[in-house]
Amino acid sequence: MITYNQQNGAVSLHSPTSMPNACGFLWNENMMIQMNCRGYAVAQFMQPEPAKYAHGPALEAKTFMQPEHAYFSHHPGRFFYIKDNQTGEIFSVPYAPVKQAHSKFEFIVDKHKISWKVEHLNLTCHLSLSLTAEDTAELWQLSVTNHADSIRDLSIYSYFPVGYMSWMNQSARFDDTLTSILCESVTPYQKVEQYPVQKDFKDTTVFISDRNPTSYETRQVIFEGEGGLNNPDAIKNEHLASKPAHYQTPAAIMQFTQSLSPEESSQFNFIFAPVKDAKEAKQLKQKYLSSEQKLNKAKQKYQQYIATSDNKLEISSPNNALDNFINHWLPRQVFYHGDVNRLSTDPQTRNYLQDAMGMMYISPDKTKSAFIKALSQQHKNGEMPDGVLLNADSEFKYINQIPHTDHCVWLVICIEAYLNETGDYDFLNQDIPFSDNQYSVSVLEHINLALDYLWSQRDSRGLNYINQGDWCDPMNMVGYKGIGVSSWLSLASAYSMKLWADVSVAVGESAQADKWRQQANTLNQDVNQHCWDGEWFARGITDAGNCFGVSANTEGRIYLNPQSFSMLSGAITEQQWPLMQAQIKQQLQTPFGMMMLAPSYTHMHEEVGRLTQKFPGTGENGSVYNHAGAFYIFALFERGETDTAFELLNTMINPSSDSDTLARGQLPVFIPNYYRGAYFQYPEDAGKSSQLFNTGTVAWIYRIVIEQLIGLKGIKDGLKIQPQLPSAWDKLEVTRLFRQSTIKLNVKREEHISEQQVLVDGIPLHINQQGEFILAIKPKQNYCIEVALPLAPSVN
Ligand code: CEZ
Repeated sequence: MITYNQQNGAVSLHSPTSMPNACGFLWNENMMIQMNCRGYAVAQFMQPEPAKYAHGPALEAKTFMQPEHAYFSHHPGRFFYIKDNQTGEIFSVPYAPVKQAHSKFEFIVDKHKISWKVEHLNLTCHLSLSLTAEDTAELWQLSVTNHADSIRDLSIYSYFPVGYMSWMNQSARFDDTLTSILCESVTPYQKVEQYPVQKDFKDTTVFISDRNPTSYETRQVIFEGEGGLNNPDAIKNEHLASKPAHYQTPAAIMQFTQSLSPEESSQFNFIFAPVKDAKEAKQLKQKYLSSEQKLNKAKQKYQQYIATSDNKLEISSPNNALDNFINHWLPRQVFYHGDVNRLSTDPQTRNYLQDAMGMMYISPDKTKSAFIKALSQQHKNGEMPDGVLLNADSEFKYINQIPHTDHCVWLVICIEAYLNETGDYDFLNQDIPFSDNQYSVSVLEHINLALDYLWSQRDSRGLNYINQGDWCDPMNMVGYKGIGVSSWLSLASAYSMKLWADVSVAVGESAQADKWRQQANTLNQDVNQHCWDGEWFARGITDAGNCFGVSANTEGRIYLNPQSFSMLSGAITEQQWPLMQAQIKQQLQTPFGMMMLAPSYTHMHEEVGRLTQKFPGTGENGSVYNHAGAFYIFALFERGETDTAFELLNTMINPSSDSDTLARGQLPVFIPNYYRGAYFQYPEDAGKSSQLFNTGTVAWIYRIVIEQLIGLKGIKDGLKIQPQLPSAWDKLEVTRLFRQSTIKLNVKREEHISEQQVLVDGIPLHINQQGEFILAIKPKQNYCIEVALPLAPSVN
């Protein structure tokens, strides 16, 4: 069903119906397109706020990207109809709208290109989509080859619906000097102050061809007629009507008649893009379609851009599918997040910081500038804003208008990770201003203030207030009256303080370090006193004073996040741990990973909020929410629970069977934000992917792979070597770029040893006083590290 190209990582799907929503995505700094195997597309570009250039047939509300997005027959997409003029037979590529079963179908998702190879009626059609590195434009190429032993007389039609562009003004026309269809509109507005901004919008969607069509159509309704999209009226005629659209819903339809001798091919090139006007369309045509050389160069340049995240890490383990994902797709998704901030101009602060954290393995300078930007928007009292404004004109939208209390925590966690990865402790001395005060203080001081702020935001029990949410956005009614508290946030504060205590020691601030440790211990004790429920930690205490996420609850009885962070903060004791671990496994574990809470809520709980109104098993209401799963995996590795941690890591990435793949319905080219949960309540739907590739998960999973599984973790003075191999693995080979040096790691299990042993370039590396193997690293060197591990316990 799914095959891999081991060399370049490409993943192929061989049916358009087994996983109808399977998709890939491409992006550059201005745009993003999610393309599914059947030809449906969701695309947006920045002007500077996210906008669309192909719409549904009815007026659409503006919204952010949705999970489990549904595709309907008139959904935006990119299609071609192929007609045999002699027999009148038609089919379409990729698959919709005709939905004719092809003789052969392959949907190939490459890192820099999405393509299809379709064979039908003795024809082979290769269709491919690439983007450019710097423009908002889709580059499409179709080639058709005749395998019959007679000459074929074909009609090839583009069908790129543009949809309902605007109720104020929309039209479409063919421009023969440009061999283009221009679909023009005015983005609707009412306020006079919108005019000066909107007048420069790219309100024209253009479809440019590199050759002159035989005929064209621009009116969607005339094209479709009574036949419907699977057998449109217009293509029953010899030619299309070649008429403009005057306020009808536009579509870019061109007919190319083509005769092909046996084994002859013909190639067509197109651009689909939003532009300001015909002049800009002309520039695009000139830039990309005026010669094959220019087009190929542009595609190469795009490939190079996507390859930014290649070759930073290469692993070869006994698990090939895992290797393929880690070597190719995981860094690509990390890069996407770190480079374009989910195509938003006001990323949520926690997302911005965690996405930047992932980027430290690919482009640490970008990570640093993101931290600088975030710190410069901190308030002088230490509080972090809910979102980071990326441009002067950006404003807080959607969820960023809701007060959340956790952002300071991410500042500490992500900057601590960055210091370790880069060794860039000088960063702590850099002076940065605040949003509400022009005087600058050092990064170290900014973080001390963030921690002081967290410490100040506690109730009389010593627990952190939650207000309208913490990491969990829709938990909006736990503490909106200003009373409710979050156990998770209290534990996350304690964890950040512990991390920062170590940094404080490293920079000689031992008094500060003592303060953070004491405060962390106090937080841990207070959470234990008020939120330990006997076998696990509660999620918090509501405005009304009720502990929730406890055994007395029939819904939302146990939440994963407080358990994970109690492991990281040290709140969990050795006596509590076995009790808690057993409950996590029993109540939250599924074949698709860990549910974020269970049982999922089935109705509104006004003391918890909007979260409980989400459909059971979706989003935060008990799905296998991978971001939360990643925290748990990270915490398990930290505790040395390697086999459980690895099993969950592998489950998140790798379906265990074909039926598991079908249940997820997703290609292994990204980690989705969730798989459906509510496993015990709705077992039939469990596992289904949200298909949403925006997620804080990936930064953590990459970090887990690098620092824990492989065990090549940066620390202030070099590299800590501590691979944590699952028992089932007896070897591992890794190449990692680290601080401009190339590290080759070779791990083997050996008989007759009881402790890890390390050779560096053939010379034994000795364990330090803390019992760690630390290698000092000089830039631009090659290191060859051999690690011998004892046999796994089960083998011993
Ligand atoms: O959004 C994410 C947020 O981007 O939810 C996470 C949170 O930590 C991330 O910062 C957990 O709550 O209902 C909502 O408003 C939710 O906030 C969702 O939109 C959620 C989605 O998973 C989008 O990725």
